[in-house]
Amino acid sequence: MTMIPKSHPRRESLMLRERLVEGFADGVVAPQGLIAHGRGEMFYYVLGERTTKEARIAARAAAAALLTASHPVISVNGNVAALCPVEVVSLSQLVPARIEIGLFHRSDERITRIQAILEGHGAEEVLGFLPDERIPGLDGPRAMCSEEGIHSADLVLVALEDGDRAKALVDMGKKVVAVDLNPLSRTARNATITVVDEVTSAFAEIAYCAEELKGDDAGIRRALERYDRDDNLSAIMALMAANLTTGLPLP
Ligand code: PTJ
Repeated sequence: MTMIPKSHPRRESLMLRERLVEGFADGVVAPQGLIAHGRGEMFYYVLGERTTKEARIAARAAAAALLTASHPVISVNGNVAALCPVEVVSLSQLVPARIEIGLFHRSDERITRIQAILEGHGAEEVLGFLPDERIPGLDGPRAMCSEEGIHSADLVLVALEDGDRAKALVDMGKKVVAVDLNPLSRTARNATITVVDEVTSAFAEIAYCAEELKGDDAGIRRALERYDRDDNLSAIMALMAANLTTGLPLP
């Protein structure tokens, strides 16, 4: 890993890059995952590299939806496994939710490596290696899923998606929670709840809210009532537009 000086003004962002590069070298992250991360970095930069009020509202609604789901599943890809395995496993234990690996650039080797990372951080059962079902309306390997995981889930949490899988899951009648820094993406606009934030921060915030909301039925109801996807995405786009117009303070 490249040594990033503690004093570097954008240290956190560079550390995330290092994790991804390391994940790529270890065969966890697809080469395309590095490009996808660059796109995310761009949106994050325009947001001021911080968790916005809108992201917190969405994360709270996401936590409420996870807690009220009867069979929630967290879908993990290469980038998510490299960036925030600790956060994924703690959220799955807290809700609780099952974990399933779902890859766009699918290979048994990458699935095995991702599974080892998640298990190394305490995940007890990771689905995805032996898919026995398909998501209708999707072509190719990304449609593969497991019957006891994504296929029968009533809610699926997806992060850094490739586009139309979120819509296909919604078309199956599932709730979809998406984490995506791009508020314009197909995923962001099709999901039931979209958290526009960097995935590591988003998972941590959802877990924090889930801890607070657990057992608090009124709080769960309020969190869901307070969230409106389209209003939330519009507010984030307005914030990005304002930042692009007036500029951001330099970090
Ligand atoms: O591991 P695999 O084989 O499943 O492949 C995963 C990638 C990421 C390559 C695949 O899903 C892909 O190509 O995704 P896309 O279509 O590039 O979409 C990724 C979305 O995630 C984009 O809208 C990015 O802006 C966003 N994004 C990238 N990095 C982050 C992010 N959102 C949140 N946090 C990030 N760190």
